[in-house]
Amino acid sequence: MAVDRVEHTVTPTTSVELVEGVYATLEERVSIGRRRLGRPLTLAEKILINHLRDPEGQELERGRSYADLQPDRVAMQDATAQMALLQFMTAGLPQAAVPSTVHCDHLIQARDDGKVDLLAALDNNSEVYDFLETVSAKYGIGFWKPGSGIIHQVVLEQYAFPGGMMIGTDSHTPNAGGLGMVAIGVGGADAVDVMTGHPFNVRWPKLIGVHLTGSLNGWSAPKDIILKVAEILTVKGGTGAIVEYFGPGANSISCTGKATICNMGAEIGATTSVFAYDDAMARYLKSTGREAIADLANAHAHDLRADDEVLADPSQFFDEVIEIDLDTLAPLINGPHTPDLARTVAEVGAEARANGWPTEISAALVGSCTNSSYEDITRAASIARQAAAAGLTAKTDLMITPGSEQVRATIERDGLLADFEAIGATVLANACGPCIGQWARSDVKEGDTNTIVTSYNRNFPKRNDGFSTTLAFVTSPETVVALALAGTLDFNPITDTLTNDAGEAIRLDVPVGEELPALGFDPGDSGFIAPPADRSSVEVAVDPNSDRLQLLEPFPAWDGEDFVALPVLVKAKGKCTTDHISAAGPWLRFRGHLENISGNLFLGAINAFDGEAGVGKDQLDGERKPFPEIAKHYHEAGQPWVAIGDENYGEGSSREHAAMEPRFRGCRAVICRSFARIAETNLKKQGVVPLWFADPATYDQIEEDDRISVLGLADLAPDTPVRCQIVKPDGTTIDFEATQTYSPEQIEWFKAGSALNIIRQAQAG
Ligand code: MIC
Ligand code: SF4
Repeated sequence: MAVDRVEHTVTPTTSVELVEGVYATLEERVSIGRRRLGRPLTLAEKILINHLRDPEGQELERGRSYADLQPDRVAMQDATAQMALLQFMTAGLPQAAVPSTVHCDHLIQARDDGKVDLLAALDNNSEVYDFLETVSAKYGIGFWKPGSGIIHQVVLEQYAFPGGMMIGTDSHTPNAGGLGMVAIGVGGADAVDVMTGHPFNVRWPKLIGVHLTGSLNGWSAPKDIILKVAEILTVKGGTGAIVEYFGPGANSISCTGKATICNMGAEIGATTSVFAYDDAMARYLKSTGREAIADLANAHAHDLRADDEVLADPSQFFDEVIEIDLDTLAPLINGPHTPDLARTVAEVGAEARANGWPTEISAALVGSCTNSSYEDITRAASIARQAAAAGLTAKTDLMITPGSEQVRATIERDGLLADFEAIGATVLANACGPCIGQWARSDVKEGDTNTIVTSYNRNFPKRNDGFSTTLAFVTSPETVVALALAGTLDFNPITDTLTNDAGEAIRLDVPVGEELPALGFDPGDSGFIAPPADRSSVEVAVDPNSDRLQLLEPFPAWDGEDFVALPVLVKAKGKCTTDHISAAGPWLRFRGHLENISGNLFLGAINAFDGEAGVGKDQLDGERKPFPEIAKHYHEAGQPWVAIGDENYGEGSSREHAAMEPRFRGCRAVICRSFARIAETNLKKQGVVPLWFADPATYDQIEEDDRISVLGLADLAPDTPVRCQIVKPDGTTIDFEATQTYSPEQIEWFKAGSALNIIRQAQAG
């Protein structure tokens, strides 16, 4: 496909022209969609059809067809941008083909406070930041420097717009659905496709409708809506689907509240989530300096929501409809270890006692891309303010991360930071921080079973502080603050009281928030660096001796041979998220260095043969070793291997390191009971074959010393099962079938060695 080199400028906010361009085709495309599908359309369908490369010709079978889409923007965060841009550099293009931005948010470690930690990060990560800044400058990409904020909050404030479509190299990109955008989290290789002018290829989604009635009240918050949805759908229930929210309850939720809900759609595996354009979005656009976009959206409002027929009878149009009555929705808290284990805040204490989870809370954390908006902070601060007035302070460490510099500067101006500090809270940098294990925590160590509460989105083991014995519970920011004041999970702010130093019993009033700052936002030191007009002299520096950055070598093309009798590096039992496959925290340091980061490969995976994490048997020498060492040994010995997984393999992050590391170390296939969407695509993109056990029971037949064959690969074709074998140590074999989800185009990626190799060849030729 031809690469169209559109000249565009990258600005600190989406240009009106870009939005006009999207709306210019909307009405006509929507009518094409109605004609082709022969029925009214949901909002997600309208946005997708308006972004199809070929709206007339594209097959539109839900859950089956692969669609070629043209996103309006690409966003990347620093921990994934390194690999994305190292790949982009090898494609040989002079500039990114669509407006793209890089956001420095993941590499700042929380230790002392926001200011000190930011300075330390600038120092520790200077090599990586310099690389990202120069590579952005070179290829016409906007650069948001460290301290500017968390990617999704900045995107919501600056770039998202109703009816738009974007991709981002982070699984929580769907946050922008709170502003009516179809925003999809992807691996870096997908971003490279779009930045090189190729389409974004994704399965035409199934559609899940969530009908909201009533309105939130008391202690209930937008967080509770998504915790409820996650409880209903579970961590894999949204796979391959877009979740569309509608109904009278939707209109009662602020734009940033909607973003919280869409953000955590990642936790159910959804392709994305979206709300229709409404007054709350218009207010948010205006408050963030985008009146002109609000005016444009108002003029197209009828196409920025589902058709009336859909709203009147949703079950006709969605694959599944969930009903939630906000009037009766109680505050929820989920965890530990999985985001779909929810119960009410009222019940959690008793449940903790019954399960032997410590009720005492060792740390409470407010923030993350999910819950760090102005409204979130005002609701949480309203609790802190009451508490301070009543002579209460937090009984546990309490840390607050503002989502962006704009939010930080505004809450500082409005006295909200002081409200938190008055109860003993620490304000961290505008960054991911402890949400992704960037937390220099010294009060507990591995082996100390302890409970933390956060307003984040994920609670997988080891994620926040690196300790598998920390149990993380996720709830709304205001409930986090209330629990911090109590110091225990066994506290229901609706019914229970706290005791101050004077011995008085204090009942907290319900939180009150302000949707948007009455005085407008204070941009603070916004931190955007536009690419220079003349980019020819920009040098992108990668030191060949660096331990943090390494230029990439193309992966070899498929040699045409079947995979015969390959050892199993790992048979993972139970949850095998991307945090289990390629941990974050201290390993974030090596996100730009494939060889070094491969030192973490499968360190968190639970070995199905003995229940231990991160270690297994090296089939070449019979020794027990950490998985990354075995993988390195196989690699150096030229011994290809396979990995076996359970359900929802690769759940969680978009990090393609979880696919590139196995590929680099010689993994040929990953065979699982099921895959998370991004993880499966990342494997395909990098040339590793993802296969699904046709009979999930086959998983149980694989033993430690067995080898696996994958046969007939020359005939790999869409919808055709693949013949496989378990080869027992005595040579006997058990045949089994695996299914796969390859499209014809994706089979070419496999043959070429990776999707990027195809782009490279096209550019070179
Ligand atoms: C996460 O929340 O897990 C991350 C860290 O933001 C990841 C991206 C990454 O691993 O860099 C994600 O969600 O995609
Ligand atoms: Fe950052 Fe956490 Fe959001 Fe991931 S989930 S982008 S680590 S704040």
